[in-house]
Amino acid sequence: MSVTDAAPAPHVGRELRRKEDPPLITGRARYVDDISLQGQLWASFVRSSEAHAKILSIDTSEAAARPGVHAVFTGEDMADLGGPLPMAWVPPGVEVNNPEHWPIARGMVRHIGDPVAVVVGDDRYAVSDAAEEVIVEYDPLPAIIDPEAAIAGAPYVHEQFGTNQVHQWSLAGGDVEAGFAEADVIVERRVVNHRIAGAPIECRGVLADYRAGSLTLYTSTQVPHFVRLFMALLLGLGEDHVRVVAPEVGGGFGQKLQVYGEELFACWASRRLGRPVKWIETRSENMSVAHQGRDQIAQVKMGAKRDGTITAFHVKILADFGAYNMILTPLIPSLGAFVMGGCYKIPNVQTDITGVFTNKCPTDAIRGAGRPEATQMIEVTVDQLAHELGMDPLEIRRKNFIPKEDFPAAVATGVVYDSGDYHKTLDKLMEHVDVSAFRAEQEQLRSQGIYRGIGFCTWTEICGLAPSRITGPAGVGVQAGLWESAMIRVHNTGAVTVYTGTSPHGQGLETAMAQITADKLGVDPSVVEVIHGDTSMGPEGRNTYGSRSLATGGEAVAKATDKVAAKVKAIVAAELEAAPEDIEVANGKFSVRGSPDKGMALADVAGIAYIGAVPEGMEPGLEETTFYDPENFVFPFGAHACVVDVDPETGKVKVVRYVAVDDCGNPINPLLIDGQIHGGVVFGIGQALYERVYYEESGQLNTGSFVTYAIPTAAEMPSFETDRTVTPSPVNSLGAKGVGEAGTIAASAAVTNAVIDALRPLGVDYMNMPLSPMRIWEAIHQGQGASPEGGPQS
Ligand code: MCN
Repeated sequence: MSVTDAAPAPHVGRELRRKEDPPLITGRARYVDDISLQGQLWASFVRSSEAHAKILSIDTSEAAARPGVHAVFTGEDMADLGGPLPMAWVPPGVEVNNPEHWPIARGMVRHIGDPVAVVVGDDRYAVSDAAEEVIVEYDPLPAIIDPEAAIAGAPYVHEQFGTNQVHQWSLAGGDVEAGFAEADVIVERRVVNHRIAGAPIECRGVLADYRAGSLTLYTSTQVPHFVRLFMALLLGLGEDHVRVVAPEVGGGFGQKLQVYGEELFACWASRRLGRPVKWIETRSENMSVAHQGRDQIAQVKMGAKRDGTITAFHVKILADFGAYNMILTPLIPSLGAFVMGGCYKIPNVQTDITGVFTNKCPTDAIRGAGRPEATQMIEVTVDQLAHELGMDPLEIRRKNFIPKEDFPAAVATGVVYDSGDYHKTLDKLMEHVDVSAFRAEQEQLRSQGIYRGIGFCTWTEICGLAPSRITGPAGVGVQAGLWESAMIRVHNTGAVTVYTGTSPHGQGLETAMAQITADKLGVDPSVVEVIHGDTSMGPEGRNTYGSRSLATGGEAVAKATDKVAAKVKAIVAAELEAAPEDIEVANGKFSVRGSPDKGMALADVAGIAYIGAVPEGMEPGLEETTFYDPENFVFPFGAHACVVDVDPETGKVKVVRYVAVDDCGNPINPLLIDGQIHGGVVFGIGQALYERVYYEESGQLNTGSFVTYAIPTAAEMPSFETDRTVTPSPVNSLGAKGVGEAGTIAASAAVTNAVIDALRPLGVDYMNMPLSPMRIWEAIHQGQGASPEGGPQS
C-alpha cells in the first residue's frame, strides 16, 4: 500500500498527494541503470565527428583486440534487420521523402553523433575506452545547417532525392486571400521558433535480454507498446515473444516518444551474442543524438479590420527536420496547424508546411509538439496587430474570442473545439492582475531606468491524442488508431489493481487513476495499485504523450471500473434482495439507496465473486477490460500573464511574476494539475530565455552539455501563481481535458510579449526567441524596430 492523504470520498477533485512519490524521493525507485542481469555486456557507440561525410573505412581491429571486448559491429553487420527504423506518419496523398535510417550508419554519416560502430564488452568503461580505438576514415562533404539555405538547393543531405525538401502539407479553411482583401491592416512577421533539447534528467538507457526465443527489453521510454511492435517487426519475432518494460523514467518530455536505434541494436546484439546487452547514454550523447524539437521558421501574415476583427491568418512554416525522419517527425508541425486560429473566431486560416533536411540531429515531438510553435505564431502576432491598431492587447483578444455560445465550435481548420469559455478564463486572470495599476507602476519604474513589461497569452490546444476515426485516416501510426485501454482486477481481499495502457513517467497518473477507481468502488485510493509500462501486463496500450493519458486512459479506467461496479451491484442486489439500480456506493459500502447501514464492502463482494456464489448466469471473478476510443480530441485553454524586468545594460531578463489561469475541464487532482503547469511553464520560459541547441555552420554542435545548454533552475524562476476555471469537456464522462503540455504551450509567447512590452521605449518593438542577454543587448543597441527579421539571429 502506498501513502496518500486520508481523505473522504469523493476522491476525484481532491488534492491528494502523489502515491508514486515515496520511492522516488527516498531513492528506492528503479530506473534502467539500476537493473543488472547476470552475464550482461555493455555497449558503447562510436559516433561521427563529422556532420556530413562518406565513410571510407572503419578499422575495428585494435578495439576488438582490447581485453574484455566481445565484438565490434558496424552497420553492415546488421544486414539481417527486417527494415530500417520506423517513420509512422503516412498521410494519404502526401509525398514524403523518407530515407532509410539504420541503427548504425551504412556508408554515410549525416549529423554529428550519427553512430558508426558499436563496441560490446564486459565493462562499461572498457568498451568506452575501446570505442576510442575504432579508426574511422571519412571523406568530409559540405554540411548544410541553415534550413532556408537547405530548401534553396545543394548540398543535399540525401543525394538520392535531388532536394532537401521532405514534404509539403497544407491545411486551409476559408479563403485567406479573400480575408486579406477585406482587411484594413495587415501585419507580417517572421516568427523563429528555435531548436531545443528534451533535456530529461535521466538520459536514455536500454538493457536487452534475448533468451530461449524471447526478448525482454528494459528501456527508458514513454511508449513501451510501440517499441514492442517495432522490435518484433524489425527482428522478425512474434509480438508475444517480446516484452518491453519501462521502469521509472526520469523525464521524457517527448524525447522518449520514439523507437530508437540504440534500442534495436541492444536487442539485436543480445540475440547475436547470447548475452544481455546494456547501454546507458551519456549527457553529451543525449544532447547530440536524442531527438530535438521545434526549429521552425514561419512567415506569418494576419489581416484585420480597423476595429480589430481578424479576417485572415496565413502561416508558411519551414520546419527543420534534421538529417532523418524519426517516428513522427513530419507530423509535428501539422499538430499546430489544427489550432492555428487559437482561441479566435477567424474565418480564414491557412497553414502551409515545408519540411526540410539539414545535417543536424533529427527533430520530433518535444513537449507541446507543434502547438507551442502555433501559439507563438498567433499570440505574438495578435500583440503586434494590437500595437499596429493602437488597441489594447487584451481588448483585441476579447473582441475575437470564439464566444462560449458557439461551443462545440467548428473552426476554420476543420476541427471541432469541444468546449470553451475564453472570456471567463481571461476575466479570472484579471482578478489576479491589475493591468492599470501595472501600467502606472511601469511608467514610474521606467523613469528610474527599470524596464518592466507585461505579456499575455490566451491559448488553446488540441490534445487527448485519439480518436482513431480521425488519427487513422490522417495517417498517424500508419492507420493504427489511437485509443486507450484499462483493465481492473478486484482481488479476493478487495484490493484493486488497475492496469493502464498509458505509460506515465512523472505526471502522477497512478494517483489520479486510483482516485477515479476508488470513488466508483467505495475504497480508499491507497488500496488501488496502478500498473503501467510493462507490455506483459494488462491489455495492449497506446501509451503517454500528447496530454492524452487522463482524457483517454483515465476515461478507459472509469469505463472499466463502471463495468466492475455494475457487476458488484448485481451481486449485492442479489444478496440484499434489491434491484441493481437501487444499489449505490456510500461510505465505503454498496448499499440500497436510503439504507446506508445495510451494505456490503467491496471485499465482501469480491469474496462472493471468487467463491463463485454469484447470481445464476453470471461468471465468477471480478475483473473487466475496456478499450476506449473517444469521439473527439479535447481542447483545454487558458490565459497567462508574465511580468519581466529587462536590464538594458546587460540585456538580462528576469521573470518577476507569472500568473497562469487554465481550464482543463473537471480537475481530477488539482495538485497534479498545478505540478504540470509549473513544470510546463518552466519549459516554456526555458525556451524563451535560456535554451537553444546551437550548431556552427560547419555542422559542429556547440551545445553538447549542460555547460553550454542552459536549462532554467529554481533560482531563475518566480513563485508561480495558478488558478483555474472549469469548463467540462463533453467528450468523456470525466469531463476532463489534458494539461501536461499546457504550461509549455502558453509560456514562451507570454514571455516574448512581456519582453517586447518592456523594450518598446528603447525602440525595440519585435523580437524572436531566444531572448538571451546578448540578443536583447544587440537589439537595443542596433535599434531593431519592427524588423521582419525579428532581431539578431545569432
Ligand atoms: N490531470 C488531472 N485532471 C485533469 C487533467 C489532468 O488531474 N483534468 C492530471 C492527470 O491525472 C495527470 C496529469 O494531470 O496526472 C497530466 O495528465 P495529461 O494532461 O493527461 O497528460 P499525460 O499524462 O498524457 O502526460 C503527457 C504530457 C506530455 S505530452 C509531456 S511531453 C510531459 C508532460 O505530460 N512530459 C512530462 N508532463 C511531464 N511531467 C513530468 N514530470 N515528466 C515528463 O516527462
